Amino acid sequence: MPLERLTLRSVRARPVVLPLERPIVARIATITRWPLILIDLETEEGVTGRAYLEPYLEHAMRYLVPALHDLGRALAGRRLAPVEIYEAARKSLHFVGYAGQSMIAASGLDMAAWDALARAAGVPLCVLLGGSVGPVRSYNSNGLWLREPAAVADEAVALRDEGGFTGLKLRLGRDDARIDLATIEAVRRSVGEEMRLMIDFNQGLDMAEARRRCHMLDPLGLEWIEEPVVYDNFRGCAALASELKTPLQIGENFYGPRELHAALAMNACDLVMPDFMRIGGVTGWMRAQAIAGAMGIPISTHLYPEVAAHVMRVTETAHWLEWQNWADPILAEPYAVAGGDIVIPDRPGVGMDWNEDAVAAHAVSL
Ligand code: SMN
Ligand code: MG
Repeated sequence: MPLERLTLRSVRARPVVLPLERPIVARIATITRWPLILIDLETEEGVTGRAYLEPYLEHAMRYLVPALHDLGRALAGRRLAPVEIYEAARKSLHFVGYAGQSMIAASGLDMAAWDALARAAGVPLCVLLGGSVGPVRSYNSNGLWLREPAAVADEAVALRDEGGFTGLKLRLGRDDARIDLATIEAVRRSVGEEMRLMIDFNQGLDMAEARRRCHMLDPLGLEWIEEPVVYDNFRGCAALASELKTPLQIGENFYGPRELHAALAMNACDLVMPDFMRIGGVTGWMRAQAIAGAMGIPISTHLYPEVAAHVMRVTETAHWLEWQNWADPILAEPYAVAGGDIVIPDRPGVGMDWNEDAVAAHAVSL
């Protein structure tokens, strides 16, 4: 199909809520039900682009679903050039705010637009972007929340064995730092010395506590320490990064590539891990990865493993893909992991279609 004639016709956004097999228990939140917004971008030519958003909070869908429908109406009739759609969506919401919900809605639309373009081209998204289908190293981030050390250690073995993973992420930030330490030690014993262990404080500490706890963990050979303090405290992050030998990781809360650039310009971290709904979808990722690449900073993905797999194939300093397959119940053919690598399906686009029976079973009204 001639790609230059592809035209956006409409956008449909449907809210669903899925049960979480392993509820999220983090320092700053407990989440037992996982909301998703399923986006279908229809074109005049009959090609449908698909993407989902994971907005964490069920009530956030009350603002995001109408925003996506509004964007669809505003952009109907436009040529489906994803970068131009992205810019138009961003500009249409600029006056209410560049970040937050505006960016999340534009990111969802962007991912669906790229999927539509790659489907129309008849190639996987990674191929359209100039790469090839192949493996992407992944770590299992599906669990290891704030539970008893022995339970976390047992779960680590189960998570490793879900796909031969060579990396696992633990959440830390219990009131008693000694139990955090005991948890890492228990996991080490259960999964062995070779396993790469990432840890995530989910922004839960103040600077004084972050210093105390990060220095305590520094000798352990961790792969990274993530978000010890509130994400936009770049100055504080820069101080921690310079004091620690363990790489400091931030980025899941960056809104847009310019925020990533600001953080790196301040040496706020050693590693970055943008999230697709905040960095600006595929378009935002490609801009962000170019900045990280130019500065020699390893870049990992946050959530959205399906889109993540494709863009990592064309990312200069690709580091780790975060495997969190919480959308699996509504996918017609969920992605697989083998030998610790995500397997990109040889299908056009991102390769996601909805299991409509499951969507109906999990649909919610707002
Ligand atoms: C995270 C992801 C999803 C929900 C809560 C917390 C976490 C991560 O920060 O990095 O995976
Ligand atoms: Mg995190």
